[in-house]
Amino acid sequence: MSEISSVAVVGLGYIGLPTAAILAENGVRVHGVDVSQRTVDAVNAGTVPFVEPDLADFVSRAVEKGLLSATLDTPKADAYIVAVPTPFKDGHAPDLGYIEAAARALAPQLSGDELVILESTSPPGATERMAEVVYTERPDLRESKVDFAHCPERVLPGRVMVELVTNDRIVGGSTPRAAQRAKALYETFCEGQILLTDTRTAEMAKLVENSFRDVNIAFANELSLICAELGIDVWELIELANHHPRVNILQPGPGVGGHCIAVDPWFIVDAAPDTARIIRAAREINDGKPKWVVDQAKAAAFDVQQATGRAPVVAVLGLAFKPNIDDLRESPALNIATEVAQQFTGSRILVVEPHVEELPAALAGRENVELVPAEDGIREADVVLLLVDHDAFAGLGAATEGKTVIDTRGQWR
Ligand code: SAJ
Repeated sequence: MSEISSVAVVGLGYIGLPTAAILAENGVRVHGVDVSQRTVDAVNAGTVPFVEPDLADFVSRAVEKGLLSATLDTPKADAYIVAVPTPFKDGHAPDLGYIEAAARALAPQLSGDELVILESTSPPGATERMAEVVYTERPDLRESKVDFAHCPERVLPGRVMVELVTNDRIVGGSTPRAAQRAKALYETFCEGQILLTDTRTAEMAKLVENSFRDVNIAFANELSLICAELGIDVWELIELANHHPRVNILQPGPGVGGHCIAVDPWFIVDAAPDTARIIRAAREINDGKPKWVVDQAKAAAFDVQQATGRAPVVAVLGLAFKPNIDDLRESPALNIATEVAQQFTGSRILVVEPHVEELPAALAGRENVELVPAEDGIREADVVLLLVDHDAFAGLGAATEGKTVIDTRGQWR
């Protein structure tokens, strides 16, 4: 049983708001804090500022029961959960500015026995840094019983309200007591195992999980380049090799997107630049893949132009960063589509993305670009560039007969 009855969740984004809602669902009094007035207003009205299955129901229930409210200012609470962004500074170094600002805002509210948890994905040492910011603001608390912990989230967008409950969690404490207190808080809603460690190990664990996936995707992407050079079908090759009982190669694609896997490994590279060689190489391989795909498209377009004497019509299928979602953040598909639109000025570019209603800003307003249904795009195109293996595209391979197809996902093989 947690001794904590009120929690302030700082940062009501993709992780903070679901965490606030699930705590409130389990009887904890939660104050949400955000720098955006729009977010604060939405939450106080019992609504959500972004789409995540079931989240709206949780938030409206919690607000109705009087267990969840939001403000711009950080209030007093028994515990704080900081879930703010950690973007890059120049050269892929993590920017801890939002974490430091959150620490400075909560420091004046502390009495001396609170629990302060960092949930943001962070480089090793960030929780210690957050504590240092608090103590710099409040030197009187240096000998107090304020506890600090790091508890990274590992939920998959689209399944957040389920995985918050079912996933195992890693809790790193600044002391064993801090870890125990944080564990008791997460036990109010988490049914998975809660594994205790120190803050640096917990920070590193999250980065390592996403780097593991990045490195393995890079292996598949490197194979796709090697196979193109050697005239081998990489999809068949991987399928065959994966019959080995201890081999499980992931799938190549047009690059790695999203706001986690393409970002987190850089935090390790930044922390150990001379040693993190495979992790850096993986990032470079995955980041290099979109340019390779654009070059393939250019070569295909050149061939069509030579054969027909006119600029080819190009259909680009998919903009999202992975299948069956509408999330375009850090999407290699969107970057490729934008490059193609910029470089193929004489061509009509027919963009297909069934999960969006209008062209995103990067493509909107370009004269040569239109958003069209998949069937129309394929019918009119000379070159079909498949970038995302949305289920909606699965049966369309046959319609591409006689066209030049660049299938970066192997969906139509
Ligand atoms: N991808 C490939 N080939 C593959 C698998 C994925 O090219 O075989 C690409 C996808 O198309 C996409 C990117 O990788 O562009 C990332 O997609 P993903 O499904 O692997 O992961 P995310 O970014 O949606 O979520 C990850 C998850 N981490 C791990 O699986 C280790 C999730 O559990 C984390 O909570 C999330 O990052 C996060 O927030 O850190």
